[in-house]
Amino acid sequence: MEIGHAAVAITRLQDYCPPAYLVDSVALDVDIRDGVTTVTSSLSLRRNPASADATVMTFNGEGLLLRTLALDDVVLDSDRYHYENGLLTVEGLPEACTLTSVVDIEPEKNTALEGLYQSNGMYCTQCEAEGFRHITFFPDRPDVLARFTTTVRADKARYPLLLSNGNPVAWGEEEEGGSGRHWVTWEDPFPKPCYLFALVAGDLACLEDTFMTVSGRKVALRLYAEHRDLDKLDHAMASLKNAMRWDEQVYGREYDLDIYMIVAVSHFNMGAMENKGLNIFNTSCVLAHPSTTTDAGFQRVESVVAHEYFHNWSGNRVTCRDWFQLSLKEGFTVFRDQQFSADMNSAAVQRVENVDFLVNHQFPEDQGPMAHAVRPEEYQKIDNFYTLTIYEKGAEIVRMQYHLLGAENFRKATDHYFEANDGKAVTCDDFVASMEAVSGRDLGQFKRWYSQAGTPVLTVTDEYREGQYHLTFRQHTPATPGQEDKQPLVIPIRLALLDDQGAPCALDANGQGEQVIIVDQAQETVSFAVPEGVTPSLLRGFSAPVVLDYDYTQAQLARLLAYDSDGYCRWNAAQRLYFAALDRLVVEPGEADAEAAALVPVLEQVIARSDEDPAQAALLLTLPSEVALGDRHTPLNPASIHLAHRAMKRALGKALQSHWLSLAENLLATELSMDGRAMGRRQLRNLALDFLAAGEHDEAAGLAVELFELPLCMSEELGALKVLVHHDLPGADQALAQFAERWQDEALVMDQWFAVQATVPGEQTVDRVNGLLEHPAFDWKTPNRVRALVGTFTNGNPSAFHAESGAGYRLFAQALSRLDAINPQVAARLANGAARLPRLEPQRRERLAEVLADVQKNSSGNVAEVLGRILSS
Ligand code: B3K
Ligand code: ZN
Repeated sequence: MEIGHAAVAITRLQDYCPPAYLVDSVALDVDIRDGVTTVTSSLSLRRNPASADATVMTFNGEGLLLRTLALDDVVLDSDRYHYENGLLTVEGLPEACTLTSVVDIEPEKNTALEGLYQSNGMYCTQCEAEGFRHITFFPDRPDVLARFTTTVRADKARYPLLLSNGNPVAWGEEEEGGSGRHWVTWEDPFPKPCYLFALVAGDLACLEDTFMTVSGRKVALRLYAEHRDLDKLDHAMASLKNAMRWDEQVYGREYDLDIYMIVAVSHFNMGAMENKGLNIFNTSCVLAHPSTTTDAGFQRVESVVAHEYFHNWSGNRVTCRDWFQLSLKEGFTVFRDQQFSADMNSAAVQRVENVDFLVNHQFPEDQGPMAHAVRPEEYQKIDNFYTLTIYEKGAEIVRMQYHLLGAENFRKATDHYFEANDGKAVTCDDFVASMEAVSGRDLGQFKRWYSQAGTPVLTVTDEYREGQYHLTFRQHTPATPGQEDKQPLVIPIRLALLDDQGAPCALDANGQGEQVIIVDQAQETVSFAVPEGVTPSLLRGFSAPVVLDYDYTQAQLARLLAYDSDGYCRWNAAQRLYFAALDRLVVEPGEADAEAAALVPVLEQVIARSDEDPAQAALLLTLPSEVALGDRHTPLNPASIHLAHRAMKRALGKALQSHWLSLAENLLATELSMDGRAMGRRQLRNLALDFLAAGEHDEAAGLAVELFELPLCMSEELGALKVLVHHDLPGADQALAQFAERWQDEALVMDQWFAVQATVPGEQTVDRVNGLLEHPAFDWKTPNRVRALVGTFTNGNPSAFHAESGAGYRLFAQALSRLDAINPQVAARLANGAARLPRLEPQRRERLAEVLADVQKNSSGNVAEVLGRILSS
């Protein structure tokens, strides 16, 4: 198939073949000079006994200028090999040999940020998934594990720091007459796939500490950033040490090298990368200081630092056989980082935040044109498959196994998994096999969760008959692109039945108030001997990633919200109450005050209890987003969704005015604390201020300005700025100017400045964003900046993006084309913002389809794949 001018190659799981040759070791010499970097690589090759292929071997290589190729030190004639379309094929290889290549690359011109590139004057790498082929020739696939020795050479004054994976084993100055150049050789004793290779050359500041492992080995911890950011590394260091200790205690996993390094980089396509011993991080996921970083930012740093650290075992020591198995490392590692964050913070709040993210972002993905299985069958560009389905749904699948086995057996199973597969490249089946081996359970049907795309809908009905309460569960997974027929899944349902006082009824003879029902048929009924009139508390803890369809009454939801001991069920009850009211307003506008009035008594209860856990109260009091509301209405008219949402917020702002005011005033802190409770209070306070402004209260502007003028930390400052700007309060423009003036030299803070403006609701924001694209601080080559402006506009501002005039779509399309020429990976991710196209009302749908078809004509393979799926749905 031909899309645009890019021939699209499809990679299929069923075509997997082991490599013809293995690489036992690789010696790299990376000679960095202005404009050109020369990479010499010597691969020790050995025929793979597991492969039937003959003596021909292919090596990946993209955009490499090949200078020489030698086999066992003899330069090869050009008829022994050919290099085209990203593949170097060498014929007539002996059983064992050394292949040496010398290539030139141009990292300075690399704006795709894949392979070796430059960021603010330093050199760094990103190799997952297929970046290593932009550095040198190699079988760039995760099942080829080699021992790496890497020598990095560069000018000493400008690049005093030369890093790679493992431990430094030799270093020195280059002779050639005081050239000012130096070199360092690093050796990584652990065989690894090339996607875990990393290299850094730069002039960086270092925060150093040590960690004593459980067996008494001392590990040097080194966090590197630009000199100006040295004071922003303490939180990452504390998080790293907590993660190292936690993984020893909870999973029995000890760190295995003498050094663990993290380098902060301003130009990065994603959050961070788990390269062996040398993580490379987007500055946004490692730098944190109360004056420049929000509380959410602090939590993100903690979880991403932990996530990358946990990969050392779940990903690096045990890696993936092929990229179809990506969730083997990502789903498992997300589950591990979620457990860690739950242990470090409020577990109930963490769970709700994880579920909120899943249902509001992964569910739509799984229900739209991009739906794919956690272990997909095929892909065009693997970079497009670093999705919420692989990560977040993958984590839920691991979580279900955790609960099916219980904590103790799960730990035995992960021990089994790590021990049986250490140093190997394995599959999701191997993971489940360890679960089965330890528990004796047959997880055959359970594994459908890996292969079946789409969100299952679990419909629950109940009746009271013959003195018993009967619950009937029906499951159905709607068809997804390329997967029409769905089979029943194994769905664990944790439940309780609350009596009219909200207390859990005894469900069995032992008086247990909670049970787990495992549904694995299309339809099943279970019965309980409980009194009439119970309220079912279903899917407690969000025990399975399904859409729960049960016809709750308003009174039942109020009861769950008030009394349920399960944090998820309380939150879900609140969401259902909001959605029911908002849905009615979408259809019948004008009733907002009545809808709000009906909610007041239940919300007053939440507010009255808010001091117990302010963060949880904030979650309960947060309305579902406009995007989430829109996802419930097909055909989607974002303008009417916006009106309903705004009316509801305004009505709640007014109806609970005195509460918002007292929360906004009483939660004001006098000194800065970064503990969970203080963060929760700030979150609740910002929310109260936002409602106060939505209800047009006279004091809103004054309170916001006051907070903005004298904030204790960035969460306060940004919270106040957002309220001023989003509600267009007096002082908004001045605050924006002041903020930019104050933070012009802090890139991550300026990202927030762009994002606040890009998310002002309403069509007029299109012009504003067009203006900001011309702002001197806007830069197409910095992914964080592009995401802050264009990404938040597209994904977080539906009333502007879907402006009736089509101006938002034109902005989006122009941005996509422009970005695609610079950085196809980031452009493709942005393109996902159009995934709701098939659900749009006809006029908008046509407009959007038209501009996207234009973009697609000249797009890269990455963008073409995403737009192809969206446009053909
Ligand atoms: N493993 C990396 C993701 C790499 C994405 C490449 N396009 C970060 C992580 O999940 O830990
Ligand atoms: Zn990961």
